[in-house]
Amino acid sequence: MTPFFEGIPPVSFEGPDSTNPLAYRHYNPDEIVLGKPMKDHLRFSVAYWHSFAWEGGDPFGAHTFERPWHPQDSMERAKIKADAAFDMFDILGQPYFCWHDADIRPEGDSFADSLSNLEEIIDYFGEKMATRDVKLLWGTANMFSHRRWMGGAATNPDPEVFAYSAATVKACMDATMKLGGQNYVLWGGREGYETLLNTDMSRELDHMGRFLNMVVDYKHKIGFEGTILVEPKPQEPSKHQYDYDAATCFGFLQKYGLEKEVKLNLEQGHAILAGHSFEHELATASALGVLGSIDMNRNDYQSGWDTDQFPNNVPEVALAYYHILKAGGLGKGGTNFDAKLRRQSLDPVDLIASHVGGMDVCARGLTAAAAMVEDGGLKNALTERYSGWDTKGAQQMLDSDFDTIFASVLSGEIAPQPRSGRQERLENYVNRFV
Ligand code: XLS
Ligand code: NI
Ligand code: NI
Repeated sequence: MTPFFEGIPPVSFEGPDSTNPLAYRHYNPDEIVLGKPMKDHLRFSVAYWHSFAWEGGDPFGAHTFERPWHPQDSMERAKIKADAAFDMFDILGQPYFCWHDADIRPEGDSFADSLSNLEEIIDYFGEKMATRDVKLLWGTANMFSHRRWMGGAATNPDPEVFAYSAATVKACMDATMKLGGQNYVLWGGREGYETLLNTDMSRELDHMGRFLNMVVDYKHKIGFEGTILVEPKPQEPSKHQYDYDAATCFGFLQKYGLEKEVKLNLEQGHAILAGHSFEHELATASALGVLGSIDMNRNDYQSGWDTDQFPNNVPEVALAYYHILKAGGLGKGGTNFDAKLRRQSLDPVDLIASHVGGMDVCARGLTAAAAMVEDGGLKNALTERYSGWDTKGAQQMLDSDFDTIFASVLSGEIAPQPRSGRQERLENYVNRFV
């Protein structure tokens, strides 16, 4: 153990009555929920960028954190950061982690230098992973922080930036595959625009579609078995981002022939920014067959920003997992804490406590969702509400045409009777479980 987390013992499950602030009160990894261990439903992951790379800056002030691996400009300090990160994984015992290339290695003077830094740190991770259970949920490329990406990556007006993007993603896919990653994520923070006055949207969308096809071709070429995931977000940092929300992404995937190859990584806070609820995004992706993985966090509802706080609202999280369970679970995806400390939370123990709390909130949400699935109340209400469609006549109508339907309505044989949607009764029902 490095000095950073010294004195913090591994976190274990002590049950709901425990008052130990660093114990799991609800996350009991091996507890069987709907036939499988809780840990295999939730598949928790720590995000390297928020926990280790972010220095606590905001638009009005620079770093507040002073970590032993700052400034993050040398391989030596990248390794000190990795040592602390893996210590935290040992303490939490979560099964996965995620990274961007820029989180884990210093930027070099050239593409080749950056690549060699990446390869060196990936080998370092590989050695650490060989002696532990922790695995890679996904890798991704940071194509939004460095100034070269200011006008976009694959959608940049400069073809040389498109080329740099392709080389960067190839390197990150290779690194992800080397570490046995379960997925590869693309989040296009600069794939959008600041103003339409300087933007050729149709050309940019075609370039983005071509780029994603190259990603999929490369996945098959190297035999990467993970899932390619796109992460929707409507804006921030760009004024408008093309991957606005789940429905927009699906339309994009269909247009470029990728709806069978690419799924979505949905984030709670991004759903809110898009003017949706998280369960709306989950239900949409599930209905369209593209639910892949989730980034779990919460936004401050007053701020209008992606505040990336740790989840703390069990009723909301329960509905999210209800939709996930209904969709058959996360598969190769997981629950990645795309969540960061508040910038005043300076202590190493804050990093542990935030994850412990987030994991417990998700465990409570999952358990409540599983109880609703087992009880079947919501499912029965749906079955009853749509039962008219189970009749032969209703099914025949779907195969008929306007003239036939018109005739039966005109004859008086059809006389719809409005029925209650029972929303309050269903809300009361959900409150029994959360
Ligand atoms: C930013 C995104 C980002 C992605 C990975 O808002 O959530 O963190 O998850 O690039
Ligand atoms: Ni995210
Ligand atoms: Ni985000």
